[in-house]
Amino acid sequence: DKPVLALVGATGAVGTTMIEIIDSRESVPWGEIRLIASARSAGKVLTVRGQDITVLELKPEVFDGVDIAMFDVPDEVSAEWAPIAASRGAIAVDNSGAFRMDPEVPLVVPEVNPEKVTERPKGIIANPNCTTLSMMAAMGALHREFGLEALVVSSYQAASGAGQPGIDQLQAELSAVAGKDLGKAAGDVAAVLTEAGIPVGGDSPFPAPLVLNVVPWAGSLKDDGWSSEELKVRNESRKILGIPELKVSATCVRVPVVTTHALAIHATFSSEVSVDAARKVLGAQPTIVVKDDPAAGEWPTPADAVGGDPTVVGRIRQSLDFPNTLELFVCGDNLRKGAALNTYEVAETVAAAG
Ligand code: 11C
Repeated sequence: DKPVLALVGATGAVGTTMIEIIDSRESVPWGEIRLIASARSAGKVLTVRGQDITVLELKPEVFDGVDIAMFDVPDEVSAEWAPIAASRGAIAVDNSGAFRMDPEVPLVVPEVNPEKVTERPKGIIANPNCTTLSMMAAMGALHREFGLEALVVSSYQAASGAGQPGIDQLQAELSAVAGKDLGKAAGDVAAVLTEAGIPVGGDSPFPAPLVLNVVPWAGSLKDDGWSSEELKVRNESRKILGIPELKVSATCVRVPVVTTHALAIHATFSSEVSVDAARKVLGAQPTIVVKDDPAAGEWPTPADAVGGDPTVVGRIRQSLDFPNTLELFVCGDNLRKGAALNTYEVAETVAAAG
């Protein structure tokens, strides 16, 4: 019998992208696809691969008969419900932060550590944070060849990292400044937004205006001024790459882009790596597109990666003052490879492993 797949959080920003991904697959290994969401969205009818499917309310019994349940819901919902799905016999593939650092839960990126999908004593497999994930295919490939020792990363994160509310907020902010005298609006965006009745800080998904701005913050405040997002990049990179002592320092920044996270990466290896050697390794990785010809004006931008599966990598340079270090710029669609696509690829990997 073909395995039964469930999607929990079917109506959110990542859930919607997940359905697009399932629709775009040439073939799928699933016997049945079940859509699950909160009581608010239950009863909606969504079309998946040409079939109308009624969204079921999240309850323990909806997991009966499910083989693999993909979760695209907030941390607290996953924390409660992934173990319930597992207790009903499903393997939960969870995109939240609830289980990523649990030593009994593998954190999987199929290009890097697919073998880990079978080591799942709790019946739960975790999907990384979208910022970490956006660079893992590239870093995994380079690490395998050259031995990664340190990562210094600055992110340029899209509004949709904060889900549909993030997209809605940026849209509202853009509408409020559109047609305004930018000389004035750019000087006091907060005042323009407040005048238009758009929340700034407080009720906004972002702690400051995002339109016409750059906000050096994502996630919640942790010790010593670090954000949760920055600590996730450090901890998750170490776990996925299997380098517990990897030196990592991240600064996470939100930019007024709808979808696709970009990262400027300073990656140090155990010995000198030439740009040509790096290009060759990255070019051989099927899920990476190297776009790197500055003389021709070619480098990765979020617009190149959005809506697509591959990570786009460019601006590859050997550091002038840091031996053994490469500089790179990486763009990955945060809703696809950063979330839904990787979760789906993990589910496919589990199905293929039996
Ligand atoms: C953002 N990366 O862009 C975050 C969203 O750990 O799954 C995803 C948070 C997470 O805001």
